[in-house]
Amino acid sequence: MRGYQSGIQVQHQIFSDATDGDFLFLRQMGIEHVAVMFRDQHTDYDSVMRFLERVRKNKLIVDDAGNRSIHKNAAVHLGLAGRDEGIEKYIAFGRILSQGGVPVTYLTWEPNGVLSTEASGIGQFSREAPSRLVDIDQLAALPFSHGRAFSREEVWENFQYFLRQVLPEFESMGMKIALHPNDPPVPQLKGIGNLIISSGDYRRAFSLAGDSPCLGMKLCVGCWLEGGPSFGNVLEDIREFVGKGKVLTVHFRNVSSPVPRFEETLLEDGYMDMFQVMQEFVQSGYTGPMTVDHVPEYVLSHGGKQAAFAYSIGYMKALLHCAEGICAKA
Ligand SMILES: [Mn+2]
Repeated sequence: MRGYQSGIQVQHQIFSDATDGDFLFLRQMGIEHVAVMFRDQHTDYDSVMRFLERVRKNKLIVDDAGNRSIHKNAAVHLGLAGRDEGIEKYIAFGRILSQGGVPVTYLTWEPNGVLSTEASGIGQFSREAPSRLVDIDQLAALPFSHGRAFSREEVWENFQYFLRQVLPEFESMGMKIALHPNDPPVPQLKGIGNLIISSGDYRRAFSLAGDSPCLGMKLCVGCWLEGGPSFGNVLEDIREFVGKGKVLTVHFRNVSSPVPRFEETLLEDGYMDMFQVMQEFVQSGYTGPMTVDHVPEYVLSHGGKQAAFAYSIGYMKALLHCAEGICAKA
C-alpha cells in the first residue's frame, strides 16, 4: 500500500452518529483521517469522548471537529442578545475537543449558513447530477434575514469582540480555529455583511488576532474559485498561507465559473485545473488534511451521495499521487 510522501492527509467528513458501515466504507477507500461534525445532541463531554473513542477503535485519526450551531451562531456573529453565552459555549466545546485530543475546531462567520439558489438542482455543468447552483442576482433579491442591514464593518467589530474572548482561552489550551470563507463570497447577503470574501480579508483577520497561532484557515478552494479574481489568486494564496503556517485544513472543490453565477461540478469539469492546485499544495510543503467538501449527487440506485464522494475522493487521491511523483522528480 502506498502512503503519501508529501505528508498531505486525505480526509473525509463524518457525523457523530456514524455507523460501523460508515467507518468500514472509509477504511475500504484507504482513508485514515476524519473531520467530525458533532450533532447538537452530542456536544457534551461524555458524548464527545465516547464518539472519539469509537472513531479511534476504528483506526481513524480525528484532525478537526466542530458543531454547526456552535460555530455558526447568529447571536455571536451579529452581536445579538445571547452573544456572550454563545462565545462561552464555543470556548467550552473547544475545551472538550482539546481534552479529547482534537487540535482544531471550526468557525464560519455565516449566520445564514451556505446560501444557494438551489442546494440540489440540475444545472448545465454537472452531467445531470443534482448539484449546488448559485445566482447572486437572485440571492440579492432576498429580504433581510435579521430585521435590518448589518454592515461589513459592524460584522468585523463583532468578530474582533469574539477573538478577544476566545484567543486567550484557546492559546492556554493549544486549540486552533480553522476559519472558513463566506460561501458564496460576496460583500453581503440577506442584509448581512460577509466577513471573509477575499484573501485580503484573511490577512486582516490574522492581523486582528495579533498573528496568534490559534487562528488559521480552512482553505476552501471552492470558495476561492467562486470569488475568482476578487477573492484572490488561489495558487499564489496557497503558497503564501501554507508558507505562513495558516492552512489548517483544505476543501478541494471546483466550480463552473466565478460569481455571479456558478455551479458545483466534478473536480475535472470546473474552470480550474485542479492538478495545478494540487501541485501547488505539494510544492508549498502543505502537510495537513485535505477533503472534498461538496459533490454533485449520483443516482440513488447507484450509491447516491456516498458514491459521489467516493468518486471525487478517488480523483483527488490520484491527483495527489501524480503531483507527488512529479514534484519528487523536479
Ligand atoms: Mn468549503
